[in-house]
Amino acid sequence: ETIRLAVVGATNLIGEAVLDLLAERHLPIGRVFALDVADKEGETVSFGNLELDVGLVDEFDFANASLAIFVGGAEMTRQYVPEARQAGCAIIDFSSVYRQSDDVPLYVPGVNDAVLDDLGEGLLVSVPNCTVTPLVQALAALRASGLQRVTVSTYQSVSGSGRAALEELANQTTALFGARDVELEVYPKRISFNVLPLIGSVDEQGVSEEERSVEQELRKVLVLPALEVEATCVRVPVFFGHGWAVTVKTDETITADKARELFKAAGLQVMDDPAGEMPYITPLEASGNEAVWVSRVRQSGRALSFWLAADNARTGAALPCVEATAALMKRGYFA
Ligand code: 2RA
Repeated sequence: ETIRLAVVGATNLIGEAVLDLLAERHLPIGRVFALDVADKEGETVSFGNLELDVGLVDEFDFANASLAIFVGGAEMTRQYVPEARQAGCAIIDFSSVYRQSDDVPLYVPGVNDAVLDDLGEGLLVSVPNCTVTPLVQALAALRASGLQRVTVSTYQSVSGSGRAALEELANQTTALFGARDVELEVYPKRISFNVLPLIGSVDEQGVSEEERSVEQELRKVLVLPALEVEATCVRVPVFFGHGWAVTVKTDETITADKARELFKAAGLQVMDDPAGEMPYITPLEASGNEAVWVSRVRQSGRALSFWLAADNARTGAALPCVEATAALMKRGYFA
């Protein structure tokens, strides 16, 4: 039984990565609708060796699709998910809109797969922020030792802000050598050869939107409402690939060797050989593949520190959407 699947926000970096991964997985998909907003009409996107014409989400009848993957951002989700559900279409949503809704599962592959069971008709599954999924996959590998407190600094590439941010970094970088002024359109300050210690808006405690997202989504996915989380989210002049510097305090001691074993057993890639050929992973090396990489594992008492790197678009965002699609199909929701 094949399904008819819509990708909404198909022309952005995550939409393209979703289409790539769907094509690579050879899932039983009978028809793919690539949808986006009006100014993208007439564009084409690749789906394996096919070129799909981008259709207008505004004119699409969601009754024609059994499943829609929304990766077009909060505004597009708010505007079209209700009507898509009304039309009987199942939804996988990668936006902030439903992540904290009590009745909506927040799915991370390999961490809480059971949240996809018994969802019934008109299912809606939310996928966490790309800064959360790789982090929670690493933390879940350690949870048997009791997770008490997570302190994390993130080093987030500009692709997390979309295509315009990639262009802004490139223009500013070349301008530096050409000594010409460039507009600050995406970020309030120069991002080339600089870091910006604030992502998103700030609340009355001075905590950023991105930091709140890490805190709240870790707790929801791990079902640890009392987990202490301190996050500092920083934008860095990297095109693709987020980095995380993590320290987790656990109830029981975990040695660095034990942690590396647990990470490997959970399917993460460990590159942690400081004296060797491949001493650690960088976001550049992590980009373009689907692994969550771990380096710099150190223990200090009951605190374990490590470095993570993963492709934010492919691994942090697109992969969980595609894994959710495969998992829902396997559960027979579209039979
Ligand atoms: C970012 N995680 O990196 C956020 C949204 N993609 O900007």
